[in-house]
Amino acid sequence: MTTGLLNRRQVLVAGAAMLASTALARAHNGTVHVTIEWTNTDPFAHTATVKGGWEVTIPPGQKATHVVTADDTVEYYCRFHPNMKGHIRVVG
Ligand SMILES: [Cu+2]
Repeated sequence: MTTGLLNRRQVLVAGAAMLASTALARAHNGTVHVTIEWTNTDPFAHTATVKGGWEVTIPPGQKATHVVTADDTVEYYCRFHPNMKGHIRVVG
């Protein structure tokens, strides 16, 4: 999923089984911001929760986004279904 400004940076996203993940990037004042978008096609809510960090709720049938910066590496899970896990790594 390397596009545009991601030529020099790679984003690795491993979504949980029910979550399809995509990544977009844009340059802003020399900093690369990566927007991760989750699409929840299930009839119930999921979350992308980083222990001790941020949490994104993804309502049923909707999309949700979160912005990470370069060199972020996080492990996340679904608070409602802890067996659903994902990983985001931004390589600078
Ligand atoms: Cu879930």
